[in-house]
Amino acid sequence: MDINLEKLKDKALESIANAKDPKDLDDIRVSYLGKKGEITAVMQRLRELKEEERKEFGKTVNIAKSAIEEHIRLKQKKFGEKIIAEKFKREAIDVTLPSKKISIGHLHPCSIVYNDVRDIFEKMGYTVVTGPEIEYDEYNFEKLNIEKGHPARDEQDTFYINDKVLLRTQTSPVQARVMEKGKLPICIISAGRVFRSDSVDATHSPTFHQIEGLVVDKDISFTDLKGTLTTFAKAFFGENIKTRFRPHHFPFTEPSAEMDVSCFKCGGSGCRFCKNEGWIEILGCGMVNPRVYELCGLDKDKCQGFAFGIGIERLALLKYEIDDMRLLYENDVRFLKQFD
Ligand code: 2NM
Repeated sequence: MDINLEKLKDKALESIANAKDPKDLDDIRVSYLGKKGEITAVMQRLRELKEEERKEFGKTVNIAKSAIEEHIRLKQKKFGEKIIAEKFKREAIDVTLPSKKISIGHLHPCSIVYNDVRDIFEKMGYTVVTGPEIEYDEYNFEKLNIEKGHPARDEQDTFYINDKVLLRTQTSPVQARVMEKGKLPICIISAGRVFRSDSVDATHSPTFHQIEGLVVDKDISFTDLKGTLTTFAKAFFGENIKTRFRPHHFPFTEPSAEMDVSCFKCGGSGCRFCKNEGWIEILGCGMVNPRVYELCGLDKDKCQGFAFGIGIERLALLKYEIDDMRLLYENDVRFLKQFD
């Protein structure tokens, strides 16, 4: 037979090797092994040969056919792998990319400040106590050494419900209730909403929030107060601030003081933020007045202690450099979302 099978096979293998894509490869397969393919044609012509020759040549054709089939199979496999590799590359996911932030809402700046202050005191061993916002005059004033006609009653313009009941002007009535139970030691903070008949401006609101602390035991001194409140101030504003205590007056403490922190903006040299003072007032404090122990049923000769009061809103204004308290109450999301 005038067929160069070797050449035909080589030609087939070469075109298989050069196939561009699966479609191309399939066309090649059809052109050799299909019904009208070149190898098929050779096989059909085997009939023309004599028995002896047919056996011999048939073997060679089968070998050539198998070789072509095998090369097609390998090439198909290669294409398959290439397609998968490309798909993986195309659909690759970088699991190290940061995820998209989904906003599920967030805490109000006052809540952030409250949580921070509470955490600091809880770590020092304080327990949080709460009490009613509607209080008796007796707890809000009388038991705290603020009797009728006391100027502090005018300073804290009070919302009265009747002559005995009012909206608490401070959270200290909660502490009067704890002292009244008579169990020492006391190491508490009372937190919550208070009310004063003030007009709204950049630094005042008829309702705001306080955290007040009270420690009562034997042998508690002014040094304990200074150490505790300085520890708090450093934890809240940063380790490098300083504190100072200025004499002040509160009816429920004696002696009383206001605590300033060195300006955390200018470091104390004086700037617009601290109005060139170098110091910023952050809380009131003092040693509990023995009169208060008596009024709350404790033995004034058997206990010593200190107390302090912090305004949450004031602290938030300072910490976040907000110049108007009204921003904290208006709930404008453009303002609030800065705290997300
Ligand atoms: C302040 C400042 C100083 C205070 C006193 C008491 C109590 F109940 F022990 F008498 N509670 N809180 C206190 C003392 C509050 O706020 C500016």
